[in-house]
Amino acid sequence: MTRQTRWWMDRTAYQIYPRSFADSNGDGLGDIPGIIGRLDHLADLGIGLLWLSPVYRSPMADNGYDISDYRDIAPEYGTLADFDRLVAEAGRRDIGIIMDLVVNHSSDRHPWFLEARRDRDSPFHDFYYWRDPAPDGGPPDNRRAYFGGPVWTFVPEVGRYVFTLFSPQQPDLNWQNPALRRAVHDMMRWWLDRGVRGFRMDVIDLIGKDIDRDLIAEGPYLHGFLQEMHREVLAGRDVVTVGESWNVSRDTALLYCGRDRGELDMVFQFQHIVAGWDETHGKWRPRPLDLVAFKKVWADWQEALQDDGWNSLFLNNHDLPRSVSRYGDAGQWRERSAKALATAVHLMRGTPFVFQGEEIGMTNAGFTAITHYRDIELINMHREMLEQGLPEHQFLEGAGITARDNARTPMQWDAFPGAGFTTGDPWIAINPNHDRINVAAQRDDPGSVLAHYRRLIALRKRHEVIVHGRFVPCLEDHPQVWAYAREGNNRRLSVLCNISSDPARAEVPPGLAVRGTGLIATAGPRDAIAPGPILLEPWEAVAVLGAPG
Ligand code: TEU
Ligand code: CA
Repeated sequence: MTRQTRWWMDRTAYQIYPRSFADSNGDGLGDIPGIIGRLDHLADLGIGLLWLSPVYRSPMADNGYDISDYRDIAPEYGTLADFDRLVAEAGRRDIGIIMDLVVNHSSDRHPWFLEARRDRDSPFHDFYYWRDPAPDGGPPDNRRAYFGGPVWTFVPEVGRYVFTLFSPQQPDLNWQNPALRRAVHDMMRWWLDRGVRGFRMDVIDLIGKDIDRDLIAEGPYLHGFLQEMHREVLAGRDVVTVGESWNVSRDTALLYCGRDRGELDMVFQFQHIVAGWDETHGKWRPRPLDLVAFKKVWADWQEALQDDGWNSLFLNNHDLPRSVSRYGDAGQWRERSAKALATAVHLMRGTPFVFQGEEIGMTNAGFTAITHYRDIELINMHREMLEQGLPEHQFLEGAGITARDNARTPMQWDAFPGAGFTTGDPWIAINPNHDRINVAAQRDDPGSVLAHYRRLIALRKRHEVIVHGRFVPCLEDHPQVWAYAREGNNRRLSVLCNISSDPARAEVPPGLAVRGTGLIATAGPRDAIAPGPILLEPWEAVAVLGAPG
C-alpha cells in the first residue's frame, strides 16, 4: 500500500485570507503580525501547511490577486521583516508556508505594466498581450472577461487593447515571452530562498493560452511551461505545489500531477463545486445539493488518482461560500452538519485544506444589500446581470448563497465587539453570530466543531490507511448517505455519513462492514458497522477502523 511518501502527505493544510484573519494594529485589516499572534491556534489544531493568500504589495482591486510588486509585502499587511518572522515562527511549529503565486496576470500598477503602456517599443510591452483596435476602433473581438465586461481594455497611450481575462486592473502576463518566464522563475527562487515550502498557483491552467485561437484554459503551451518551471525552480527542492485549475478534468489531471511529469504535486479541481451551479447563470443561480452527483465527482477523482498523482480535498476557500451553509444545515444542525461534512472529506485520500473559520463552523455572511459586499467580482457582475435583465432580488438571493464575500467576513475569535479580529472598524462586516460561534467558546469544549477538526487532523497523522489506503465507494445511489471504505494491509476504515437533517436508513454492503475501533463520530460511538440494515441519526457520521466484516 505504501507508495512514494513525501513529507507533506500526512499533513493537513490551512488557508489564511490575510485581510480577514487577525488585525494587530486596529486599522480594520488583518495583517502579518496578527497571523503570527495566532499561530498557536494552527499548531493546536495540528496544521502542518499554511497556504497564505497573497500578501504582496498590491492596489487591492482584487484583495491582493492583483500584484504590483512580487518581491515586497503590502504595507498594510506588514514588512518583509514581519514575513521572515512569520516563516521562522511557523517553522518552529513545524508548519510550512505555501505562498500564493499569482502569475497569470499582474496589477495594472506593476512597473512592468506602467512601462508596457508607456511605450510600444519598451521591452516590457511584450510582457502583456496587445492587439490593435478593430477597423471601427472597438475591441478586437467580443469575448467577455470573468469579472464582467469585455476581455479587452483600451490603453490610449499606445492606442492598443490589452488582454484582461479577469478585471481591467489585472492585465494577463504574456507567457510566450521568455524574459517574462525568467522573471517569474527568479522571483519564485527568491521566495524559496526566504524559506517558503511551496506554492499554490493561481489559475495556473490559464498560462499556456493561445489567445488568437481562443484556446485559453489548458492551452497548448501549459504543460511545457510547467515543466520548464519545474526544471528551473522546483527540481531538487523538497517543496509542495498545488495548481488551481477550474478546467482540469479527470482526463487531464495526471498531466499536471502525474509522478513522472515533472510538473506539480496536486491540483485544486472544482468539478464538485460547479456541479451545483446553473447552466446559464452559473453560481448566481445555485441549485440545491444533489448528493448522488456530488459523491460521484469525489469518487471519480479518488479513483482517477488512486495509483498516481495526488488529490486536494476541500469544500471551502476564499472564493466559495461557507460549506456548512452551502452543503450542511446552518440552523438546527450547524455543529453536527459541519462535523459530518468534515468527516466525509478528511478521511479520503489526498491533502485536506481547511479554510479559516471552517474549523469552528462559521456560516455565510447573511448580506442582504449590494452595499454590504466588497468583492470586485460581485460588484461588477451585479451591474452586468442586472443589465441582462436578472431581477436584483434574484441576484442578491444567489449572492447570499454563493458570493465570495461569504467566506471573507472576519475570523471569529471571541464574542466581544470586533470578534477578537480588530479593535477598529473592520473592512467588511463581522458576522453578528460571532457572539455564539467563535474560537474562544470552542477551544476547551471536547464536543465542539473545533475539537472534531483537531481529532480528524490527528487521525491522519496516526493512521497510514487514511493517507495511503485504497478508496472504495459504497452506497453510491443513496440520496442521503455518503459512504466509502479505505483499505490496506488487511485493515479497513469504513466511513459512513448521513448528509441530511433527516434520519437515514441504509443497507450496509459487505464491502463496508467492519469490526474494530470507532475512530470518530458525530453522534453515539460505534465500534462496528454490521452488514445489513442500519439507521443513522440526522448528520450522524462515523468512522470505524478494523478487520473487514
Ligand atoms: O480564482 C480563479 C477564478 O477563476 C475565480 O475567479 C472563480 O472563477 C470565481 O471565484 C468563482 O466565483 C483565482 C483566485 O482564487 C481569486 O480569488 C482571484 O480573484 C482570481 O483567481 C484572479 O486572480
Ligand atoms: Ca491591520
